[in-house]
Amino acid sequence: MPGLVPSTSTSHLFCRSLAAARTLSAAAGHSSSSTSSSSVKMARSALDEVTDTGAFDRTPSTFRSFVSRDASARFPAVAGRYHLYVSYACPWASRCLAYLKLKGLDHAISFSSVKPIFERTRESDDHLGWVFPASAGEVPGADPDPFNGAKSVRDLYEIASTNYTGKPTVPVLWDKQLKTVVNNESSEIIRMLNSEFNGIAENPGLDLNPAHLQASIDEVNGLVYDAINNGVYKCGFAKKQGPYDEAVTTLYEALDKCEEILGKQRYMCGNQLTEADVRLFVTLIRFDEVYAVHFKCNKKLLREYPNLFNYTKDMYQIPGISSTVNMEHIRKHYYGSHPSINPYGIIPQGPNVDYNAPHDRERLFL
Ligand SMILES: N[C@@H](CCC(=O)N[C@@H](CS)C(=O)NCC(=O)O)C(=O)O
Repeated sequence: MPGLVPSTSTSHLFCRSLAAARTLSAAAGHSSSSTSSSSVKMARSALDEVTDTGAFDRTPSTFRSFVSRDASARFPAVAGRYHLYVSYACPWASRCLAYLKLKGLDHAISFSSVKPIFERTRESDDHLGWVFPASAGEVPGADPDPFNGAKSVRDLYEIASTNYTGKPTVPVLWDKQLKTVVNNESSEIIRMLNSEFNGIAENPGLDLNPAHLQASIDEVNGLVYDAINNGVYKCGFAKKQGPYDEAVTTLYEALDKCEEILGKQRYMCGNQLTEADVRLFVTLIRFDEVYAVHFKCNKKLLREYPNLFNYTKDMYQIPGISSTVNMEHIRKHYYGSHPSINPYGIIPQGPNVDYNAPHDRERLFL
C-alpha cells in the first residue's frame, strides 16, 4: 500500500500501537499519497481522516447503488440474495441491523459480524481494520465470512473492486449473486430496508420514513448526524484542542436540544417511532459506556439527562433492538482499536448501565 511502511510484526497490541503510530506519521505528511495535492486523498483508516487543523473529517462512502422493489432492476429485492456485513461495535452498521429486526427482514437478508478489535489485514503492509475470525466460536458474536472466504473486510472490497484503495468500512450490503458491494452507506441502506423490501418483510406496514414526517425527520437527522453521531467522533479523533472544544460544544448543545424535545414527546419527531430515533439511539447507547471516556465526551453523562436516558431505555426495550446491541463488542472495539487514544487497550470496568430498567415514557405520552 503506498505510503505505509511494510512490517513483518504480528498483530498483538504493542505492534498495533507501532502500526498506528506509523499510519499517523504517514497521515502527518511522511506519505506521498497523503500529501500529494494532485491525487485524490483516500483515507485508509479513521486516523487518516484528520485535517491539518487537527479536526476529524469523515470521507464519503464509495458504493452507492440501490436495491429496488422492481424485479427487473440490477439489484432487485429478492429474499436470500443479500448479506449484511456488520460490526456489532459500529453505530452505522447497528442502525442497519436495527432495521433488519424492526422490519422483520432478518430471515430474508442474512448478516454476520466481524471481530471487534482491528487487526492487521495483510502481512505485506500495516493497515489495521476489520477482520473475520478464523472459525466460529473464536470470538462470541463474530463469524467467519460465510460466502467469500475473506479474511478481512478489506478483502471484500477488493473482490468488489480490484483497485479499491479507500477505507474498508462496515456496514457492507453485499450481493451474493454478483459478488459485489451494493452499498456501504448506512443512511442509504436503511432507506432501502424501509421501503424496497416490503414484498418479503415480516413487518411491511412499519414505515420509519413516512411522507408526512419527512421534513421533520430530515431536520432532526441534520442536527443529530453532524453534532451527535459524527460529533462524538470529532471529539474523539481531534488532534488539537480547538477542534475538540468546538466539537464538544456543538455536541452538548445538540444533546440539550434533544433533551428538551424529548421532554414534550415520546420520540424525536412526535409520538411515532421514525428513522430519526434509530439514528440517534445508536450513538446514545454507546455514550456512557464508551464515548464519555474514550472520546472525552464527559461534560455530562447520558444518565444525567432524564429524558434522553429514559428514551434510550425505551428504544432498547423495543422488541428486537436489544439483540443489535452487543456491549462486549462495543467496549472491546473502541478501547482496543485506537492505540493512539488508548495505547494500552485497557477497558474501563464501568459503568454497566442497565437499559432494561423501567422507564415511564409509554405512560407519559399516551
Ligand atoms: N458513512 C459510513 C460510515 C461507516 C464507518 O465509518 N464505519 C466504521 C466503523 S464505526 C468503519 O468501518 N471504520 C473502518 C476503519 O476505521 O478502518 C456509513 O454510515 O455507513
